[in-house]
Amino acid sequence: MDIPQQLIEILAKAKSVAILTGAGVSAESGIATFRDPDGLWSRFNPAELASASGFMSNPELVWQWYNYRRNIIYSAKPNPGHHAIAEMEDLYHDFTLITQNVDGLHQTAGSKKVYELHGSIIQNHCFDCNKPYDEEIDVSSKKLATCNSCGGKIRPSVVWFGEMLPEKTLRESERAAGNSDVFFSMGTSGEVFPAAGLPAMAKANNAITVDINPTPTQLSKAADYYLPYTTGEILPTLLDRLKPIISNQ
Ligand code: BV8
Ligand code: ZN
Repeated sequence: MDIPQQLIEILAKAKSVAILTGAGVSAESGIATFRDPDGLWSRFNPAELASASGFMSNPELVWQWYNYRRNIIYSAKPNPGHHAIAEMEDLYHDFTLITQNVDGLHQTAGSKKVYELHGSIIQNHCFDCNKPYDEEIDVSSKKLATCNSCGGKIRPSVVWFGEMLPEKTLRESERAAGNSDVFFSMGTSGEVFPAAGLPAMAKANNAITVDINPTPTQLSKAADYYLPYTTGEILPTLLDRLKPIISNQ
């Protein structure tokens, strides 16, 4: 695998590093991505399933779809890419991990500061009164859980299409992008906004941008460095090259 030495040296000198991850980073943990040929959107229609209108018109279908995904996620383990990202956090004084993923695997791998731009599939709340729902979810049940204070329908605490991203999380992520010396995008098709706008925001503030994806995307073309590999294969190698230089500084 070819990682330009110049990039390693830039990373060794960097003070602020930010990373935006997408579903591709969890692919090697056995979790389907959205837009790969065998991805979720090839089998399900996003507007129907990942939107409030879809939930309102067919709550049981959406609830079952999220339970199907939770079932896979609950038994998934972080992969070497997640662990390498968690290790990178300790190399830098100012490090921000921004994820579009809702599976919680970055936290399981040990990443401490994680901005979940699209929420979390592990948490749930009431669709009607927004009250958090902390009861255990039976992922095998087809029946919708209901809110114990207003009787409303329970929904996963993810951000659906057409819904606002968590305000503070987005603002902090934009600040980190604007402040970074190096901004990575990893495992993302760069198709969903405003998350996909973060690399350009970093570049506009003179960050060096790096995209890691086995398949080139718009982000790969716009990046200063494009590494055409999976995160699980390239990140441990990148760390092996970087750590000795950083520790000798
Ligand atoms: C919003 C639900 C205000 C959670 C998801 C401009 C500005 C603002 C909004 C918009 C805009 N233009 C359009 C919009 C509307 C919309 C949008 O972006 N639509 C797109 C499709 C055009 N955005 C919104 O609605 C957002 N809300 O902005 O509110 C507003 C509202 C209305 C109108 C204007 C403004 C809400 C966005 C969040 C939507 N929720 N999911 C869930 O169920 O999981 S989106 C869904 O896509 C997931 O959250 C996922 O994280 C996200 C992005 O996908 P990726 O992570 O990139 O995954 P993908 O499969 O696409 O790609 C995987 C990549 O990995 C591939 O490239 C593959 O090659 C690579 N890969 C594979 N294996 C590996 C790998 N890479 C590395 N290693 C590997 N091993
Ligand atoms: Zn309620």
